[in-house]
Amino acid sequence: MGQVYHLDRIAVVYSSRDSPQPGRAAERHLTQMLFASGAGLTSPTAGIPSARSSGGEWARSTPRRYDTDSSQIVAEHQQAWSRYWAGADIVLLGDEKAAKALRFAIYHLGSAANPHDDRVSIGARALTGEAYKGHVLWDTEAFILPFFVLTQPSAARALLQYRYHTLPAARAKAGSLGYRGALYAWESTDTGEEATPSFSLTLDGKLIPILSGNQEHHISANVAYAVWHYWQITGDDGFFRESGAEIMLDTARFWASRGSLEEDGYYHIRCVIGPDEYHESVDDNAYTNGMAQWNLEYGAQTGQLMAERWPERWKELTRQIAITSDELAQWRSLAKAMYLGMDPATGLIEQFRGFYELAEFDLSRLEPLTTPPDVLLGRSRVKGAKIIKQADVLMLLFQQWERFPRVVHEANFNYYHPRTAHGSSLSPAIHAAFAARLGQLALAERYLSQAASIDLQDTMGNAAGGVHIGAMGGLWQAIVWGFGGLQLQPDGLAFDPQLPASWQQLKFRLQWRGCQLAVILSADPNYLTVQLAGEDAMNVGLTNGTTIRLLPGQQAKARQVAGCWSDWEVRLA
Ligand code: IFM
Repeated sequence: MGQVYHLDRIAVVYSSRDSPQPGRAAERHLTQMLFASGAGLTSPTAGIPSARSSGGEWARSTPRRYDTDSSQIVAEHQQAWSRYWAGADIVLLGDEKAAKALRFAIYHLGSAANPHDDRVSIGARALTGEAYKGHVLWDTEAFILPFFVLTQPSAARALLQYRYHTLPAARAKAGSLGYRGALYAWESTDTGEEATPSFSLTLDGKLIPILSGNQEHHISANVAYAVWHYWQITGDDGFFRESGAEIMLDTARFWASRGSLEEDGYYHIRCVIGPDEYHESVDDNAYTNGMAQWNLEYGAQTGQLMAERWPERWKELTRQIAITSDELAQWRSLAKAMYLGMDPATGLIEQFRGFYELAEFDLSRLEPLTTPPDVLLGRSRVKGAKIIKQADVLMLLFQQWERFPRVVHEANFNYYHPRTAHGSSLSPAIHAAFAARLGQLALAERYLSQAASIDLQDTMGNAAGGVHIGAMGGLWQAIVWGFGGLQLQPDGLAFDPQLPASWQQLKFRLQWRGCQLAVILSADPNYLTVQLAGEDAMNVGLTNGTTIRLLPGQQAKARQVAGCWSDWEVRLA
């Protein structure tokens, strides 16, 4: 009684990348740490192999002395978190529930990525649970990566390098199915080989085949899209030249072999699964075709750009993967011929061939939807109905916003959102972002609240499998791209803010090519204040307003009255 006992628990982690016998190497490392600190041991364990570095920063060969005073380690830990929060935090005043969910998401996102290890990526539940067994899906590139690109580019780079290291497996997968180029695994692990299970057990005990590993091919375009946007936003030429370009080219090459130019003059991609996984083996899925079209165009652009800017590397690449200028021209013409299923009169895009012929189903009949409709109604009924699992056409339009006019955004949102069941956690945040961009703010708030509840209220009933890290990335996108109205410009960033009147303030920070931009928005009155730190100037613009060249250390403010933005008022921060 009366004495204070201090217990430290030390964990040492080795993987098979660090040593052929990771268990023994960890034991040896731990023993050396304790021995070095004189913590009561007489000799290091004999015969235990030493750690073999695999080249990553994560591999450790020199045990750090274990200090019985851990305050230094705790202080370093706190500093690292403070630095992280300073760049990534979002302040949202006026919606406490969303604010809490956002910070919960930012905490988990920061914990999930490792900027020091480019051989790993983020599994669908990060490291917080066993659902999806740690497998990496499109969640990383399409939902999570934008957060890292704009707040912690070193983590984004490491995540993309993981895809570069797994390119050989993607080439092998394409080859094994009779295609050219690179087809990334739908579920990927350390080697990048396909890890999607072939069967799964339903809640009522039936064994059902999982076709995603064979048919969900949009993943290749998701990786390419992420590479291009990382490069545009960070200006990291080294990454693009040495790794990214190869991904762009080999994924474009895959799409050129995946479809066929048919008698009607269109390029068709048949037998796929789009993001709406309730409908399998479909032809001309809008999301897949639209993303493939983008990939073909930007693959061709990559070739041209490499030849102009980095002719030496281009020469090396053309030798290595035998690309010719004829192949680039072929990609451009296939992109032009891509079938998109858009009605020119209304702008409505058919989700896949035959979607309009499916049965209508009023999803409001199932409200409140606490069990996915494929479980409630049965898989075959859902397959025969216009019931969509998650944003599909809308995901395409969200990611390629600037390529489509407003009438297309509106027509498709109004048609598809009532038919979407949000059977995937990835869906509500994208709907929130979409609705916010269209100014449909009541709906945007409803979807934001749905996205914010997934983990904190376990509304999908599967939180025990781990947090839905993709949905968390989506939540961040809903705020920054949706309500904040972020748009990428060739020489900076622009905003089209759409804030609910009840939000007093929304504040976030973004990184763009080494510049740090603080963005502060308020709803009523509508103000946008931007403040720049770093070495370089950048452009900041407003849709329906003007663009300013902001210098480091400057702050600029604009006010919106009756839908029109005032000129910027500039002062030193
Ligand atoms: O990647 C998603 C997929 O789009 C829908 N089912 C869940 C997966 C993992 O989050």
